[in-house]
Order: sequence, then C-alpha cells, then structure tokens
Amino acid sequence: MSTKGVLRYTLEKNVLSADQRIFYENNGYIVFPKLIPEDILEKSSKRYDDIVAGKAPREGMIVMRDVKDRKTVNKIQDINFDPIFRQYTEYDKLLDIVECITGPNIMAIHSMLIAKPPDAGFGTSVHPPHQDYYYFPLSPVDRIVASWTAIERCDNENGCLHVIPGSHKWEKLFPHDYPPGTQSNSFNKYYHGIFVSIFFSINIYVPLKSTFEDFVLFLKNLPENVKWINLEMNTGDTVFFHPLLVHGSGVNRSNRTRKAISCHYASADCNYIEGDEVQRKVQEEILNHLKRTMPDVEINYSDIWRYKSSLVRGIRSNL
Ligand SMILES: O=C(O)CCC(=O)C(=O)O
Repeated sequence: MSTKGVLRYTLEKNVLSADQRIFYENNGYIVFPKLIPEDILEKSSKRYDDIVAGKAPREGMIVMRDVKDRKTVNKIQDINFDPIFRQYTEYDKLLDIVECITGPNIMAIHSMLIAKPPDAGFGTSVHPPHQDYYYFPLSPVDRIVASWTAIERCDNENGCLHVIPGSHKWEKLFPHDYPPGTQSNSFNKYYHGIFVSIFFSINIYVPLKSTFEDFVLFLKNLPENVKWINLEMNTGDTVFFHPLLVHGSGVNRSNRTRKAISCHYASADCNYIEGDEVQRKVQEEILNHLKRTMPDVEINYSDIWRYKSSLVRGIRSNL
C-alpha cells in the first residue's frame, strides 16, 4: 500500500511498516516490544542509583525529589550528556524509529530517568494528565516525539502510563496548571495537569482554567467514545508518542519503585518559538525559579532548551 501524501505525522523511511505508520497517525503513539536491550537498562538503572547515592558525578543533571517525601528522589533530568545514559538516548534502533517522525537531523531535547516511588500516602506519585508540548518552545509540533521505555514491568498497580489514543488529532494544547485548591507543596514541581480534582477518575476530564466559551466549545466538540487506556509494558518495551497526546501515570500502589527512561527528540530543523499563552505559564515558573537560584544570569526560555539539547544524529542544522 502506498502511504505517500496521506500521512502527516510520520515520514517515508522504510523502517516503519504501513500498518505501524497508520497506527501512530491514528493513535498518536506506538509501542515496540523489547526494543532496548536489558543491559543498557540495567546500567542506566545502576547509574541512577549511583548518582542518587553520590557515587557517580551529577554533572549538569537535575535531581528532583518528591514534594512530600523529600528524601525520595523521583527523577533525574537532562541525562543526555552522561556516557551511560547516552547508550539509551543514542541507541541506534531507537533513533531509526525516531527518524521516521523527526527526519534525519535529530536533537535530544529533554531526557530523564523517572523512578516513581511507592506512594507515601499523599498521591504525589501521580503524574496528572498533560501534554508534553506544553513545555516545548518549538515548532513544528509534528516533528517532535517522545520515547519512553519500561526498565521493569510497568502496570496498573505501579502506575504505568495511560493515554487517550488519538488525542493528538484534536490539535489543541489545553491550559495546564496545578490542580486548583491544592497547596503548592502537594504536587511535584512542574507536574502541571489538564485535569481538575477529578483526574483520578480517568474517564472524566475537564480542561482547566479555559474561558467559559472555550470550555463549552470543548464539551460540544468532545469526540464520542473518548477513552483512556493503560499502557502496561515489560522491560525494554518502548512507546513513542506525539507531544500533543494527552497522557499521565497513576499512583504507585506497589511496594517497589517503578523505573522508566525517556527522551524527547525534535528535528534539528525545528525553530524556537515564543509559545502561546498556555505555554507561557510554565515558562514563567521555570524562569522565575532560575532568577531566584541564579540571580546574575540573564537567560531566556529558548536558551534553556538550547543548553540542554544535544545532537544525536545528522547535523545541527538549526536548533
Ligand atoms: O513516567 C511517568 O510516570 C510519566 C512521565 C510523563 O508523562 C512525563 O514525564 O511527561
């Protein structure tokens, strides 16, 4: 079957089959079982533990802690310059698939190892429903993709990813925020979500802080049979997803930490953009934080992305 001219979210590359391309186009995500070898994941997991224990250099990486349980590290971010984590972010078979979405010049723009701890009873292990494009000052959106790989089995009990298939096709970036009425110290930093307090009931959703007209329009246009699905994955399984796909992850109700490694990639041909009103909310929060911690540094939002991005394939044509 020829797919020329029909598909817009994927590129002709002879890596994805026509069926795989159509699946991604329709659903905004696709899972590849056992894509990443276990030894890369084991080394990454150990590297994480070593950095947390102070046994390996932290370099420019950001170590994030649970907002309630401050002794618990739940994420190390900007791992794409580290020699061990790079075995994941630059893994050839993974980049072959990324290239079908970004094209040949590929930047790793945002990378992290997420260790969702058993919930300490505050629900802070939840990652509320969100769209990753909220954070990215880049265009065009369709040339950006996330990879997310389970380091160990991720299921409903330990807070696997859940997604609304096809939500990327709504082509709308919804307003995000911390849930209204919550204290600033009851949600993990920058874990903004689209949902209000009912987000635990994942079949109902309400965009947050839209204008009333926006909200009515949204409800009127709500596609029928919107549904959430859990992406239960085994070690090495990797999901690729579009930055407008609505997704999140649940509470970790198990007694073990759930680890995953993830990287966002963008075409190096993308452009930095100022971002719309929705995106400016998180931009301000991040810039204000930097102003407080590094008062002498003059920096704008796109500088942050320039600084934390690295070329992983092709040429650094623009970004
Ligand atoms: O791994 C998770 O729990 C969710 C990660 C996620 O959705 C994100 O960081 O954007």
